[in-house]
Amino acid sequence: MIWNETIECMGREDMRKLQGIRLKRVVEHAYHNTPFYRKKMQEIGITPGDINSIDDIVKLPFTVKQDLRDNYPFGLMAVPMSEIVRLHASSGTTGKPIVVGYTRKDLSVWGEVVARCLSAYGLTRNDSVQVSYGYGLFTGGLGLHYGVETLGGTVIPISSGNTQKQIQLMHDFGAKALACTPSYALFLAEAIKDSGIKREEFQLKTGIFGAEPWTENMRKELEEKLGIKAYDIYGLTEIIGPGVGCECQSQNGTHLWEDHFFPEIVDPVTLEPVEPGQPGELVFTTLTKEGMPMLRYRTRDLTSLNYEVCECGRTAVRMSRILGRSDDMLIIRGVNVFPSQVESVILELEEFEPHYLLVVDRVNNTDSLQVQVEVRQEFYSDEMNKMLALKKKITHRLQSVLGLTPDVRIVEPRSIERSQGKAKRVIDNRKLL
Ligand code: ADP
Ligand code: K
Ligand code: ZN
Repeated sequence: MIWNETIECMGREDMRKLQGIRLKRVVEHAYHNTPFYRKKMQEIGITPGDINSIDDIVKLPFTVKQDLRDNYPFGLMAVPMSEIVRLHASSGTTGKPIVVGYTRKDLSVWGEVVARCLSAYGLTRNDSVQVSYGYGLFTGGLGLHYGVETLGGTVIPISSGNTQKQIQLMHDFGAKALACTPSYALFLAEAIKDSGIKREEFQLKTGIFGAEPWTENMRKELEEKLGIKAYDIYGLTEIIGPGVGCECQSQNGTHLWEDHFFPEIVDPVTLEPVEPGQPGELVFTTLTKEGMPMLRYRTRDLTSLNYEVCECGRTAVRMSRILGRSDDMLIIRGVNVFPSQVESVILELEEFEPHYLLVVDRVNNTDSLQVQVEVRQEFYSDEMNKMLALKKKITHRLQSVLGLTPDVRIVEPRSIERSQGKAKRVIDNRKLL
């Protein structure tokens, strides 16, 4: 069940030694082959000679998303383009996309880390995995694809969309696992119900969900609706794609593959490392990447790290569920709100479907937050007072969790647009003002 036991269960001291050796190597590589990194290091007066153990990582400068944009498309490649065998780009909706390049060895590392994840979920070469993440420039589809092949399982490369066919093939091919965003999984669950095919006729046992934040309550919902165990997979294009880390069968934190991707948590304001276990911004350094190494890349994802040995026997550090990206945090009348907080409340209340949309606006210089949420069919009623009572109930609950009073709009079942990839949960009209 453990794909690479030597690494995944390595003692802390040995792991730090390995990380130190690899850090030195990747810093030398970046310094000598990427003018961008050389210049940044020269500016603060350090050279690769200053990096001798993993503790020295704090001497390195940070890298941010804007650096990738400024060096678009290939400015951060640390090898000649003849060595790059694959490009991917992030779906970023604003500005230029982020482009990343992989050498053959980078792709084999990627395959290995995803295979570790699949094993951690309990999958083997006897299992088939329906990959319903989008294929193409997005890392989701192809990332999972080669991971399943590395594991030796059977990949069903259906990509996202075409929901009816997804369900038919999932049924006919007997997929054991489904890999997609949690929001698409919800959509599929609804469609399976509509299809009239009995749940027992599917072989589905395992969900491989990630690429967007999801809550513990959403896990329960998906596990119940699909009759599966739902596991987290985490990753980002800049670091490699999905498979930077994953949950194990203990479902108690996302193990990060820290022999390849060294994680730190820093205070997003001061950029100082936080006390162990405290929350902050996740920062990664790729320890083995050849094509496009990332030194202290600021993910903007907010989480915390736990170095205790896991029940599963793995020593690999675990991160807690991602609260959200700092970019996703809404500031409404001075109060910080994450969409995941709203999700958590909606899923707690049985009267509502887990589909919601936040609409933020500014009227007369005051921010407003509207929460649109679907009522479940069974609770839907034409009687005004019933709907008002429901509205009161959810408003009250949101108020106590968020610390502000949103304007809740209860909408008919199935009226909020379903997502086949990453869900869009927020419309912020203030940005247009
Ligand atoms: P984009 O930046 O265009 O969305 P990516 O696919 O690279 O492109 O997105 C990576 C981001 O997606 C991560 O930084 C994180 O914010 C989010 N993400 C990925 N996996 C998870 C997960 N399992 N839980 C929460 N957020 C996730
Ligand atoms: K992703
Ligand atoms: Zn574990």
